[in-house]
Amino acid sequence: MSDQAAPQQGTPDLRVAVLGVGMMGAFHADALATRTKGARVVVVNDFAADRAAEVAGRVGARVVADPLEAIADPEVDAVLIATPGAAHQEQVQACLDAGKPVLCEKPLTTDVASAYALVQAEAALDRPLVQVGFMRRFDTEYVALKDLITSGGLGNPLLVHCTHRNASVPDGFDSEAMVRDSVVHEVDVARFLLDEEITSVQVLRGVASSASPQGTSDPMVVVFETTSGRIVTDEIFVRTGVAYEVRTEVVGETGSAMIGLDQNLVRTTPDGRRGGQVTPGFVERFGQAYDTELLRWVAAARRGTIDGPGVWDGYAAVAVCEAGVQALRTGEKVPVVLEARPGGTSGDVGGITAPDLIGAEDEARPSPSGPVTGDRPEPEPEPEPEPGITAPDLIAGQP
Ligand code: ISE
Repeated sequence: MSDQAAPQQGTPDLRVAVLGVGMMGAFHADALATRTKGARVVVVNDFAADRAAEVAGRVGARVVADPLEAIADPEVDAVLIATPGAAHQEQVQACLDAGKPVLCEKPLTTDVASAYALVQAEAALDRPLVQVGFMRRFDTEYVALKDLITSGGLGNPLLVHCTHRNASVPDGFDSEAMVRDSVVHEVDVARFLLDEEITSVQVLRGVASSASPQGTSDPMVVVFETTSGRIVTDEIFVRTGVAYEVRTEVVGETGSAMIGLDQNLVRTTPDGRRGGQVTPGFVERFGQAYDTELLRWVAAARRGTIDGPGVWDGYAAVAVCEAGVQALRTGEKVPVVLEARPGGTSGDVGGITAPDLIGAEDEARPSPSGPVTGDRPEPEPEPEPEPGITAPDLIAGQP
């Protein structure tokens, strides 16, 4: 493989090892084998031998039973990791040790210290190798929203409102999983769109749906603050029984914009209705994003590098979710404290787009380029709100 040269016609295909072929890994393996130009799956690994054999047979690859051997395999140029999060640190580190580009599904790791260890390990190399699978950054609607913000089309972006609803989730998907596995996407979306770090997290547990298992709060509203003081809200509701609804609205000083309205094909039907189809799940909603993510990663990996959210983005997301879990447990607003970002670390935030749109710097607010911690001046206490309509009023039979 040539180092920084763009892939040429005739350059050998990228030979990929796919580690973990559960739902996402198998999806990626199929995508690499059937619709990703310039790539071949040569090795498949999974702790379930029969599953590995089935996917390997389908994509024309070999099974290698040990994940570290799969990474070190001399026929492997790059690695796609879709194993459970607890395995990620060792596997990503092995890719760094071998100098092989890696696309790692979220989470980067399952704790902040190990995620930061990977940040430091990559920083010691001469080029970024770790890409994290935040696929929404490749979705055409998110890209359009980001372009609108950075072009100044909304003026200064003030608020971001996110909605994240799944029809259903696997058993055992509790409130903590809702934060670590689902809200993690809005963590990355907020950082991507606003181009600044999240500094605090608060989790509001409201009335739980009757579909919520004992002890789980579904839905919840998560509130983030960012370095410059912007507010991001995220409704997370994973047992709606309806469909996959992921919407994001950015409210700026001179307008607002929303994506995720499923405004594709609107049709009329003989029963006199008009409407479209809401995507049933994330693979359908983000199919284009996954494909673009893979295409760009493959093209970059053929040059020995990455093209997308990097190790710093993965680390920041782990840190915000960790604070989110603390917020869930304590009911408090929990600050996010990030370690120093080593120079040259891969990741998009730290750029200069959104903060440029802030007019004259507000004296009371820390500078966006200031230390990345949750230490913000405490706001003045708000007056008590007037009593309003409360949920029990809405329950049938109540006066
Ligand atoms: C799942 O793991 C994903 O990554 C999906 O994108 C997300 O919508 C879902 O809530 C998660 O469980």
